[in-house]
Amino acid sequence: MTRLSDATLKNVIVPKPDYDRAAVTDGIVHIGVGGFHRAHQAVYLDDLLGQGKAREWGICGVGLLPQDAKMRDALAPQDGLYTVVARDAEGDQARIIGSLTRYLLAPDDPERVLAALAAPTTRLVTLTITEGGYDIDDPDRPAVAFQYLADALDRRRRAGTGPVTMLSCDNVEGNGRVARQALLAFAGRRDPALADWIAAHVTFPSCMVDRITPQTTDADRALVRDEFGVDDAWAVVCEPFRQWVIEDEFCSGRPPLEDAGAQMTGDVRPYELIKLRLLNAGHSTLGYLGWLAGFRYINEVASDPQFQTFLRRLWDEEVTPLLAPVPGLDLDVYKATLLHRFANPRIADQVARICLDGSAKVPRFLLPSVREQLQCGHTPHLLTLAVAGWLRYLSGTDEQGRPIPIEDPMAATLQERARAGGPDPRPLLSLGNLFGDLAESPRFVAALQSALQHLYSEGTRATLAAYMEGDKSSPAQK
Ligand code: CS2
Repeated sequence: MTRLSDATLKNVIVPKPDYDRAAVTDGIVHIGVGGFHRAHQAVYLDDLLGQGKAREWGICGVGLLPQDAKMRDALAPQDGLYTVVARDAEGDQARIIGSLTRYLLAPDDPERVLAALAAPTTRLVTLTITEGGYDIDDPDRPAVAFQYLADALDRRRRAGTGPVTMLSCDNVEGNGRVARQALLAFAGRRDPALADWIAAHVTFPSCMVDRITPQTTDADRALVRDEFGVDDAWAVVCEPFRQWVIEDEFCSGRPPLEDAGAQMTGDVRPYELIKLRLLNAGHSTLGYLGWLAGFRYINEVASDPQFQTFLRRLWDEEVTPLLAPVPGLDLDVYKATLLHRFANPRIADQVARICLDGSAKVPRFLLPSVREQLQCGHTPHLLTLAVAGWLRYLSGTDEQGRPIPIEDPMAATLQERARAGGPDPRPLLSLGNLFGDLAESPRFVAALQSALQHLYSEGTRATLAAYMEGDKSSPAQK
């Protein structure tokens, strides 16, 4: 079997690009080419190319970090081609994606990356730089992406090349607005005139993105080789479901994404809130508490009756009442579908993947609902227990005394504080701006303290049981 590439594509038997890849030009530069981008945006573009459209909207992928060299080394010999396998109980669907026309690693050659971003042919810049990537003052997460963006936009401004649309595809509420604020602040420090130009010319649509994409494992590579006969160094395995809802504010043209199933809208906010606060928050809930209970795969946690009931109640009682209705979207169906997606045994989504980078995810996925419930006069005990699960997890030792590997740019500080506090959440509550105003809410602090104490003294299973006894959600209220 020979390695996947343009030259060997003819031997591949799964669906593959039948368009002329050589004729595709890069209209998009994407920063942050991980599994998610390759299972989501790149697939939409590949669909369009397959329909004979969007030839000027190929994707130039960019990796900013030295560790992205692995992606470069996987994709370069494959001419940017890779396999996506959508898996569920119905079976496996593999296809080869051809929309990624080249891949640039910034540390190899920063100038090439700047040139790509500043090229007149580039009209759309898309980002998956993680939830924590938009804080330009966080010493734990250097804002490299914004450096490149500001430099490139300055070149465009000076050369009269014209603006690009900046489309954030991260799981952040108001991701377009947040990207805009970050970039304007960053550029403004360098040159106020640049910030003014960006504010006047560049648009930042928000969008909601969705497709569950676990980390690729060696077993996945073997599957692609054995089941589909493709030798691919970095295939992507994901669920069949995908969704993309995008605000239609593109200042420099756009591919006809609606022809590939994306939904263009005037206001993405209700969609993104539903997704972040049900799906992503649900993931975090199953993730931290699930890890503590000994699970390593999300489908196993989601299939456990106790966890299922807990999550369903957390969603129904504490999240759903906060969500604005979306015409044509039935939240009961949405939640049932989510549970089904979480329980998909064929993608083996890792609990470890869900748990990583909690310092960026928990404040965005769980805490907003907590805050709004408190503002309505309710104490959301189930959400608070999910947050307590994260704090218990951060101690770095599970209920059996085994070490928990914590992946987070703030891992050292988080673990130190979690250990210092033990069942007392206050050392973590007072850490930076992690909890914001919630750190000052007596009701929240008391509820969190009681949840965390419960987890430490009784363990996860017994705590879940106590929280679900009777009608009341808090053991303190029994
Ligand atoms: C997950 C997301 O990282 C997480 O915590 O919730 O990666 C999730 O799988 C995607 O947003 C699904 O679209």
